[in-house]
Amino acid sequence: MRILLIDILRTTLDVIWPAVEHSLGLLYLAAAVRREHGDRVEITIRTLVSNPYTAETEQRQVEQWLDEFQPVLVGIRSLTLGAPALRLVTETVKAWDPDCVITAGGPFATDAPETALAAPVDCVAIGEGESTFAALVGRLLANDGWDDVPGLAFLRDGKLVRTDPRPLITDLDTAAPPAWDLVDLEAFNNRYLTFTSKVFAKHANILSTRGCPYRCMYCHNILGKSFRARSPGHVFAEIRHLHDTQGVTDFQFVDDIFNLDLDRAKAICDLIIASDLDLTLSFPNGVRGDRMDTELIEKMAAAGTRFMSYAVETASPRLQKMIRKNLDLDRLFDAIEQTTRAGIITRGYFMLGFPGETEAEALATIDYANRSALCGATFFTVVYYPGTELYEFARSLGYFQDEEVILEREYVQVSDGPYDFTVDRLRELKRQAIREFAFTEARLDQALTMLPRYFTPREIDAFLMAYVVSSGVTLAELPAGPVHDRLERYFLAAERFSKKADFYV
Ligand code: B12
Ligand code: SF4
Repeated sequence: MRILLIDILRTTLDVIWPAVEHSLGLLYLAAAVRREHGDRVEITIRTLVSNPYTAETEQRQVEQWLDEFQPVLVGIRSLTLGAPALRLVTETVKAWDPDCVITAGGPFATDAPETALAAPVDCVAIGEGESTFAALVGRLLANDGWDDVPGLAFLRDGKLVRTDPRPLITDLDTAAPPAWDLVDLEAFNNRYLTFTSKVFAKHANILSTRGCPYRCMYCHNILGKSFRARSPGHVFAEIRHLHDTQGVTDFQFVDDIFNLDLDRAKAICDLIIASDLDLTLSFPNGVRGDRMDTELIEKMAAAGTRFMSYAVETASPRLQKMIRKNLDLDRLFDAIEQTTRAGIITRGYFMLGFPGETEAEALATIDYANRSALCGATFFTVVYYPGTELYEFARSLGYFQDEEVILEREYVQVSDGPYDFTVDRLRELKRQAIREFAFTEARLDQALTMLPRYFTPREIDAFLMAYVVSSGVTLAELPAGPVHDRLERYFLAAERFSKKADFYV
C-alpha cells in the first residue's frame, strides 16, 4: 500500500528563510507503520511550505507528488496555523482521486478535531499517533472499516464522532525509532531557519521525552500530561546512529521538558562526553530554568551545548501564578547567568499582553530581560489561540474575536486582547523592549563575542537584522554614537528588506 505523508508548514511571514523543520512526528508514524506492516507498505514523506501568496504553486506541487507516488492513503500533519493549507491539500487530493483516504493528525487535529474535519478529510487522529495510524493502515490493508479504531474522530451525518481514546506509549524505549532513512536532512540545510535560528547546519531533531506535567495556560496539550522519558542509552544510541549513518554532528533537542529528571539529563550528557563523537547540541525549547543546577549546566556545556533558550514569559509574579507557569524568577535569573558564563549562547523568550497585564508588569518584564545575562531575547505578544485555556480565560473576561481572524494571525503579530492597555501601546512596548535589550554596546559586544561559537557570519547578520526590523525605529531616530555606527549597515539593509515590522520577530 502506498502512503504519502505530508507535513504542512504554513507561514505568512515576510522572511528570507522560513522556519521549517523536518517532521519527527511523521518519521515516528512511518516507523510504527513499517514495524507493524513490513513491506506491505511503501511510505514517502514530503514537506509543504505554504503561505497565502503561493496557493497555485502549492496545489501543483501536491498534484505532482500524487502523480509521482500514486498513494491510496494520505496522512497530513498540521499545526493550527496550517488550517488554510490543510484545506488546499485535502481538496487537491480529493480532486485527484475521491477514493484516496485522507487522515490528518498533529497539533491542529488534536486541539480542534471538529474544525480540522471541515476540510475534506476522512478522519483525524487525536494526540500521539503511532498506534492509531498503524491500526488504520491495518484496517485499510484488510479492506475493513475503521470507524471503531481507538484514537480517531470523524463526522457521521455531520456530527462529530470520537472513538475510544488511545492509551499513550508508556515505555518510549519500545517505540520504533524515527524512520530516519525517509528524510534527506541535507535538503533542509541552507534553505530554512531552524528552531535554534540557524540556517547553515545539517542537523537532526531529537525528542528524548514526551508529555509535560506542567499546566501553563497558553500551552497546547498534544502529547499528554504524563511525562515519559527515554533512557539515556536509548537517546545516545539514536545520536550515534545518526552520526554514523548520516554524518550528523549537530543535534537539536525539541523536548517539552528535557530537564524534569535531572539525573537522566546528566546521564545523557555523560554518555556524549565519554564518546568519541565531537558534537554540537542545542536546546531551543524545553529547558525549565528554575530546575537547572550547576552540575547540569556544566555537563551540558561539556557535551557540546552551544545554544539554549529559557522561557521566562513574564517577570510579574502575579502573572506567573495566573498563567500557571510558576517560575522561580530568581533561580531562573541565576541559571541564565551560569549558563552564559559556561559559554552557552542563551536566548530568552518573553510574552507581553497577558489578560489583565498592566503596563507596570510589562515594563518589569522588559527590565528583567535587560538586567539578565541573556545573549538574545525574543519578545512575543500574546496571541489568544483557540484550543488553549488562555483563550477560554480571555473569553471569560469578555474578550471576543472571530476565530478565523485569530487563526490567520502569526504568532509574532501583535494581537488585541484583554490586557490593561491599548493594542498600539502593546506594539510600542514590544519595540521598546527590543530597543532597550539589543541596542546597547554591552549586548552587542556580548552577541558578537558569543554568537560565532555556533553561528555563521550570515546567521549573525540575520540575528541582528531581526532586532533592527522589529525595533520600530529608523536609523535617523537612533541616537548618534557607537551603537548607531555599528548597526548602520543593518538599518540600511532593513529599509530595503521589509516594511512589515510587526511580522518579524
Ligand atoms: C519543533 C517545533 C516547532 C518548529 C517546527 C514546526 C513544525 N513543523 O513542527 C518551529 C520552530 C518552526 C515551530 C514554530 C511554531 N510552533 Co512549534 N513546536 C515544535 C515542537 C517543540 C516539537 C514538534 C515535534 O517534533 N514534536 C514531536 C512529534 C513526535 O510530535 P508531533 O509532530 O505532534 O507528532 C505526533 C502526533 O501529533 C501525531 N501526528 C502528527 N502528525 C500526524 C499525522 C497523522 C496522519 C497522524 C495519524 C498522526 C499525526 O503522531 C505523532 C507521533 O506521536 C512542538 C512541541 C511538541 N511537544 O510537539 C511545538 C508546537 C508544535 N508548536 C506550536 C506552536 C504554537 C508554534 C508557533 C505558532 C510558535 C509558538 N508560539 O510556539 C510556530 C508556528 C510556526 C508556523 N508558521 O507554523 C504548538 C502547536 C499548537 C497548535 N495547535 O498548532 C506546539 C504543539 C507547542 C505547544 N505545546 O504549544 N515549532
Ligand atoms: S512547561 Fe512548556 S510544555 Fe509544559 S505546559 Fe508549560 S509551556 Fe507547555
